[in-house]
Amino acid sequence: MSTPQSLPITMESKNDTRINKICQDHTHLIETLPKGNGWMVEHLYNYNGVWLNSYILKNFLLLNEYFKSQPSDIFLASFMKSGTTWLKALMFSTLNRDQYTFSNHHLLKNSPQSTFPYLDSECYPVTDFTNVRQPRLFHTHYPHRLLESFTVSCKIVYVCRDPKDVLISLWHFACKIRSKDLNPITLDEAFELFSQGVTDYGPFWDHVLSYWRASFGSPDMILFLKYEELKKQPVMELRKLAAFMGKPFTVDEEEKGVVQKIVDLCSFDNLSGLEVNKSGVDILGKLVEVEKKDFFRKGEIGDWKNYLDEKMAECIDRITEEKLRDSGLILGEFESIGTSRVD
Ligand code: PAP
Repeated sequence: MSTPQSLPITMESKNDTRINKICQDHTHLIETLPKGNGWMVEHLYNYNGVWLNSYILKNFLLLNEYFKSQPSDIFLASFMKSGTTWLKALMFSTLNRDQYTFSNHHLLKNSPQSTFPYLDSECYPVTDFTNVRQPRLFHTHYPHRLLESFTVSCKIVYVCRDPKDVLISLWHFACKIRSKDLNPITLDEAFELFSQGVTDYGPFWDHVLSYWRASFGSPDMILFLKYEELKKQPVMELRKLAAFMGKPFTVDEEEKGVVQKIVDLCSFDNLSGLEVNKSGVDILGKLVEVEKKDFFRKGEIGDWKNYLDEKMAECIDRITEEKLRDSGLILGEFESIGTSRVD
């Protein structure tokens, strides 16, 4: 496994002096930014209030120069460890349900990660997405303010999760892919960094609020989902997702049980048990190799209870309370189903 700290310049881009010049300027810019401790690599950099590793930041700056969004593009946006793998499977299989039978489905032989690109690490402008099937699907972890700086009028599906479960999931993941040149990251260190907002794409709370607030202004353009609600009522949430993406389930499909079949195909138990997700690696963009099994750990609500003591949990809850006060957004288990939005 490797976690490159700098942007790999490919043969194509080596020949492009303009890109090289831009990359050099970006390197100089990054050197001037405030630094914090990283989870997977040594340092994170604070760019306009968002903590990013240098590779993801450089890629963002390149996306701003080169990426051309199309109105039909659909973005899956999320903070890390909030349900991306699951949503990738659900979005891909829902949009392409005319293409595959359930007994010979693409997802039985291909990992959810491979179904559509993780844009943040695609190393623009080397990757070309012009011939991708419409609508183009992209996954990003950038907060809304950064995403909207290089996209225009695209639909966004956002998924969020209880921050305590995000913290534990992220810590486990970081332990797996953290650069071997660095000391392991302890749970206490991870907790401190998370509470201070110093995580890739953090602070967590600003991230969630950025999409939550944007979804108020454009509810037709941003679908705001919660991991916990997906777990508790997957069929209902999937119907919402399909309609939002412009492909609602028909009466005939409902009668044939297609919604439940997609839910079952994409369930944690099914996907994590497939050979294709148990061995081998996924290369996220051009950034890092991750063992496929590391995208599937427990897939549960409330696993934080096995790791955080009372004081730690209270601290995260207090920050969540303070940050989300007056927003109408409630995160975590204590929310009752059907009250996502307090208008
Ligand atoms: P990413 O940020 O690296 O893309 P992401 O897929 O968002 O990761 O989150 C991984 C979490 O989703 C893991 O949670 P855990 O560590 O608490 O177990 C993973 O197990 C969980 N997950 C993966 N696939 C599914 C699924 N089909 N259903 C429910 N949870 C899932």
